[in-house]
Amino acid sequence: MVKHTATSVVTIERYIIEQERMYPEATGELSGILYDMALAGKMIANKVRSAGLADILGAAGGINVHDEIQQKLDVISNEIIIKAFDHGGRLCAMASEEMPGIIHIPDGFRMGKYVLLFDPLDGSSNIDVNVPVGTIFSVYRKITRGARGEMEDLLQPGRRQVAAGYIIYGSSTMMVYTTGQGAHGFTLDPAIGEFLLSHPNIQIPERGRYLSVNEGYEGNWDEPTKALIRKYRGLDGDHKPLSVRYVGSLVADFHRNLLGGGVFAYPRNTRSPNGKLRLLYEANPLAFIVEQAGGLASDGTRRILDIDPTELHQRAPLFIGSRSEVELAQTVYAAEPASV
Ligand code: AHM
Ligand code: MG
Repeated sequence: MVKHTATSVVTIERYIIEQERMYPEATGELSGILYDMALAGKMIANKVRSAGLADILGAAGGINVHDEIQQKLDVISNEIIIKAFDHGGRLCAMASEEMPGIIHIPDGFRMGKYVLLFDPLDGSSNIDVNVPVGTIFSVYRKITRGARGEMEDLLQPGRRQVAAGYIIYGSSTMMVYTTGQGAHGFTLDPAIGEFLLSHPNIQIPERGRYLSVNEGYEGNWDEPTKALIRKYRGLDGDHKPLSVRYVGSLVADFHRNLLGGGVFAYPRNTRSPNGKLRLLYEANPLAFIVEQAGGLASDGTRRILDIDPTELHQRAPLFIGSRSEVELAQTVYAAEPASV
């Protein structure tokens, strides 16, 4: 791998090519998927940036200046990703958090050997109040024999991911991805429209600074969960108290903890016995990234990446971030199993 100094300007495209050269047998298809995702991210960033203007630019009744019916941004983002990928010849199927079933490649287009799963705009309920949102994606190699991708190709355990990443639309737009060779971050320079390498080989601090959890659900947590959160806050035992930071937008909470150290927790509660976050679209891709950065992701007892999925939209409790904080969750649930 070419070593980049702090002053060298490296575009995402150049970085992906350099990583690909480490594998003489690589066909370039996976690299193509990553470029296409970077392009889709730039297009979504452009829409998100003008989100607050939608009402001003659109006429009453939801028709905008181009005579198009205004659509919600998560629907638009979903369309952008499908259109960026369905004709490229690199995928044989997709699945989106916004759609109920498998998304087949339209007839007439070439099929590739990969499948893509994505959450087009996570945290989109936050858009109206100008809070960061993000796109999350996950790529697997097809395992069935036919040309078309099947459900079996989409329902693979997270440890089989060949690439995963997210794009955060925050004060700047950033893309973080892994292909199993470390986790790397790129910041969009809006003046030239390029993602530039800004965070090579991200390492999450071993211990946390931040705790991200929705404490509004405390009344619905079981006893081990209440005990765990008390430990994180330094109210019980000798854990240094973590600072509570909860945006309520997973990509934003995860990204802060990845860079600064911390744990994001979405435990089971009596109203949502499996938590809220989706295994395939949210937990698995972020788990791949956090492990590449030296952290951990668990549902409290199992490694997230080892869970065998049974349905596209299944949920999983999630504890993700700095190694020692996630290990603490596993220790607490090992001593007293979850009872929700
Ligand atoms: P969404 O996929 O419908 O946007 O929901 C996922 C979001 C995450 O970004 C965030 O971590 C979580 O929901 C917050 O949930 P809650 O409001 O229950 O704390
Ligand atoms: Mg989501």
